[in-house]
Amino acid sequence: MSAALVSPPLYQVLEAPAPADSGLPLPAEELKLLYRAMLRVRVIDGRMLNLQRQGRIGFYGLATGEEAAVIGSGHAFAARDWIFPALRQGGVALLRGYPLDLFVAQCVGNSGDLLKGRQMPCHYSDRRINFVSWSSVIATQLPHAVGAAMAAKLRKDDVVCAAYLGDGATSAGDFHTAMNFAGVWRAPVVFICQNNQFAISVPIERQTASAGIAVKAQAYGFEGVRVDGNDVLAVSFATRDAVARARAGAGPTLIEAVTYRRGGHSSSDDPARYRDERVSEEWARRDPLLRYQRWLAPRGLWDAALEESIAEEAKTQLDEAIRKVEAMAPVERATLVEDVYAEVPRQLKEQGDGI
Ligand SMILES: Cc1ncc(C[n+]2csc(CCOP(=O)(O)OP(=O)(O)O)c2C)c(N)n1
Repeated sequence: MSAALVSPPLYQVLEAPAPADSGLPLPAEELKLLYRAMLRVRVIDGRMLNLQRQGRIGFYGLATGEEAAVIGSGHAFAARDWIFPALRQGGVALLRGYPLDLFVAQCVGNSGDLLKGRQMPCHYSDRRINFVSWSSVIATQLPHAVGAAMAAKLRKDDVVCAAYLGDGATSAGDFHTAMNFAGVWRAPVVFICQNNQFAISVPIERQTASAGIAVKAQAYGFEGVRVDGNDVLAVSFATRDAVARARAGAGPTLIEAVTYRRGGHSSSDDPARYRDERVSEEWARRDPLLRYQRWLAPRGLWDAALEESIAEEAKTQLDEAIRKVEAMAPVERATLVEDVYAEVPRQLKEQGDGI
């Protein structure tokens, strides 16, 4: 029997010893921006979950504990690049300038929602930020991302696509289709797998027999990188390298960001029923925000006052967005058939009573 492939080593930056003469690895403002964006996601997620518990939105998927994977990767793409997210990448949309009121309206699904209430919450989409709604059906966004990347390549557009997925998505046929096509055609795409170790109740050990996720890229003929997903700088640098390779015509990369889903799968799940929550407590000690604070503080880039001001600002902006969106009317019934038919069929017109 042949030996199993070995996982690439885990890439880390935050606690790795830095050369004595090294300066900041990124401009101070960018280092602070990464922190601000992560904390903003943490604050927004907490408040959105409360809205769900109060019955004001139907569902929510948190990124709590995964903010470094979301923001570190999202920050590596240019405005002209296209993002194909999964459930937990709303923070990437915000980072790209998606307004908070549209973010909230998408979750509420009323007349303020660009998608006219047709999607579940957390399915943000806005062509102005090149951000494409996922479909809820796990992994379908991956061939879409590869197709868009191939289209860009054929048109000689200087565009890279981000294809986000969870560990569970690697068991779907669409993962194979996308990875194979991307490898054969050297598509300018970066697959970013947030391996949060659970697909609802299925743990990673039951998801795959291979040594992690990154190693799978070898079989498709391109590089897989395994990165500490709670280390925002490691995620950021690994993604920047992958984006640069894709832009230079060197083809795709699969990044496995090893992290942990701290909460339930969504607002409709109780993880205590199927996993040992003492493990979750251990991961709370490896919190991506705390780890990054510990790196920023001695460099004069973080203190408690900054923390307070970012959190306060995020809360105030979100409260204002919620107030504005909740005052909006429901979607008009006629929108049910808008953009669907060139001519609304007679039976729908009759059922719609005035559509
Ligand atoms: C094709 C398909 N199968 C099953 C489901 C039900 N489902 C919704 S989310 C989910 C788990 C996804 O896990 P993962 O890809 O690891 O992402 P995570 O939610 O953990 O970020 C499943 C099985 C689905 N939506 N689509």
